[in-house]
Amino acid sequence: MTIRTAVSDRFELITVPRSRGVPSFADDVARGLNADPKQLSSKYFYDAVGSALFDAITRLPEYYLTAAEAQVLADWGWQMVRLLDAPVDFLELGSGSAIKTRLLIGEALRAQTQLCYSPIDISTEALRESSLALVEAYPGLRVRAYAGDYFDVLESHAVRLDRKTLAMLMGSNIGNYEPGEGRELLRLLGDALRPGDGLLLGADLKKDRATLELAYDDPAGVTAAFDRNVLARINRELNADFDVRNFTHVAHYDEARGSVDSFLEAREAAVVTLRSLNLQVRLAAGERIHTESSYKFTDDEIVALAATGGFAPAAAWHDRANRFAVHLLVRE
Ligand code: AVJ
Repeated sequence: MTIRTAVSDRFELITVPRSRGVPSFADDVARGLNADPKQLSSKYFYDAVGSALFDAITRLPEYYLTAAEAQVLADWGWQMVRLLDAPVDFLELGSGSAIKTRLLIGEALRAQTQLCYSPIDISTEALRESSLALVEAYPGLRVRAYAGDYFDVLESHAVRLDRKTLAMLMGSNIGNYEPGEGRELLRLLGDALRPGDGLLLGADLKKDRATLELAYDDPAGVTAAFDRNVLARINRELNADFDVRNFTHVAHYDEARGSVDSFLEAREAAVVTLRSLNLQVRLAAGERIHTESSYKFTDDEIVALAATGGFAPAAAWHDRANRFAVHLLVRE
């Protein structure tokens, strides 16, 4: 059950509803704050304020990931779109950062005259805005956008791929999934694609603790504000009374798991009331809420992860400082 809207002659929006049994924001928050240790899913960072803060993060010098990936695409994008025989269409998980997606779209439209770009994104507004700008900028481009959760959209079989497809999961977004979830996502993506289709997987590489922890705890405090915004969002949407200033942002690289974990740590003991949930939560002084895992990879780990979706390695590129990797994998 999907809803199709032809926004313009080159932009179609397909809305995929949540599948039954998938917890809502309210359910997830209630479960996470009742858990021990407490946790909140990083997917809830991205309301309008959180998305704007993330955008600011991508421009911080300490958060090298975005610039490193953009450099790989600027240097090697021409090769990425030509390694699968043209013509190809694009399927992107995420509506893409304007600059990076445009780089690849621009390269593809140099190799072929027509391109269909299919982004999947939870935010209908982000999709509408970026898609309208893209069809405006590229006369050879059609956009078929899917509004919904990646898992729901891929499981719904609503994704229609007419030609050979190059799928994209960029920005180290794969790093925000726990290993089991990441493998499940790649399995679903592998199922949606056909043999010979490709996957561009952008992932942050393992490196020294100091660089990683600084990237997730910048001195200007933008990442701290991004992390704390999830509490402000809970206050706004679930009628809660978190004293946001009582929480310190902590970023810690757990080398054994290969994850930079973000936490909100209560300075003083607190009692929080979430009126919409009819819930009271107690936090001890120093107690932490886990808010994000950002896994880091070796090239071999990226290849092994992709193998679970039926993908074989075809090529890989690093930025010039070897901080970030983009792999091209081919569905077998
Ligand atoms: C780009 C969404 C994967 O984990 O690096 C940035 C989000 N969190 N700073 C990441 C993020 C804190 C991010 N993703």
